[in-house]
Amino acid sequence: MYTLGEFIIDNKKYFSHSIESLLRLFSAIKLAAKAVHKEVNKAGLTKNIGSSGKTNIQGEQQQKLDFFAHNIFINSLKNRDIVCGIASEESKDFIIINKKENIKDKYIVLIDPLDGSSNIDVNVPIGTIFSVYKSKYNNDFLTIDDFLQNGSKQILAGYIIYGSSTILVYTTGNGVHGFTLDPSIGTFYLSHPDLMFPDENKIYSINDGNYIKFSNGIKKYIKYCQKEKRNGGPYTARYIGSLVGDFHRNMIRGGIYIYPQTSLHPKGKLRLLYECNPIAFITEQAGGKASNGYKRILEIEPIDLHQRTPFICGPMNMVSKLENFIKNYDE
Ligand code: AHM
Ligand code: MG
Repeated sequence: MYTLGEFIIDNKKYFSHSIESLLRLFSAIKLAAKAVHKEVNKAGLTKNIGSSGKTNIQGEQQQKLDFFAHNIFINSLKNRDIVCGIASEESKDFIIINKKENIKDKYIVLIDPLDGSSNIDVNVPIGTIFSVYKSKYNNDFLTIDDFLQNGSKQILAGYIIYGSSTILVYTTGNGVHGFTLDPSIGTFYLSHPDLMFPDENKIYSINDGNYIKFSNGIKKYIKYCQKEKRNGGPYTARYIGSLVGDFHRNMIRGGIYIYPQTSLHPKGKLRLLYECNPIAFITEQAGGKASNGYKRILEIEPIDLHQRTPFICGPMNMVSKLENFIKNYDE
């Protein structure tokens, strides 16, 4: 059995930054993931389910576990002396760690501590998504520009899915690898090496309750997916409303995830920096494509910490097909 730590050390030649830093970062991420796993697993027994009664910067209801996960990840990352700044979905502004210390050679982490948290109360998979950069100018102090880097600059991205098992999936630009937590001893073991989208892809994932709010291109693509007798039959629809859960299934089983702009969310719903960029990095490393319909997600220049974007990710051929529909019917 191959642990995450051993795997990182054995693959250090593929990582162009300090391996000690990567190990320390993962030490923080693993610890926080295990604490969240434990809390999520017993959520029905504790008073930790339901809304906290507060809303976040985007005006959305925060769940009690959103808070818990945010605090656990922030504290764990803070204590490693390797992270100089953190931005979280649950916090309006970025957080500076150790203001007085030099930030050179330290890392910026952007995180959605508990994505899909509206699913907590009904026992559906939820996840943590993380994205890591070096500071932009390697200056002596942090500015917003350190956080507003385009996704192609990520040096590490990943997610933890709290599902039927807890799995940590990551990439540093050398393929995508998944590690399953053995909760009895608290160790992540390699279970999904070199994840790639399969050759045959037949799933489409979109909240089609929003159908009347979609553009023509998206509507036509949904009809294309549903058409009989093409390539052996129609695609199958799978959507649980949890990005990490929907994406993880689609990467393993073969499918496209779509959260387009709607009249309700004219800029899309998902957040570029801590949801779409890390999933896009993983998508590309798994042989797929991630786009806003017109442009590669990883090339979008961010202007705001919490900015949203339409998001399409999945196997190359499916995403390109949808981009063609958008080009032909929406432009
Ligand atoms: P959240 O960050 O508030 O949890 O929202 C993000 C989630 C994604 O996980 C999921 O794909 C999407 O919102 C579902 O949205 P909808 O319920 O509109 O389909
Ligand atoms: Mg989220």
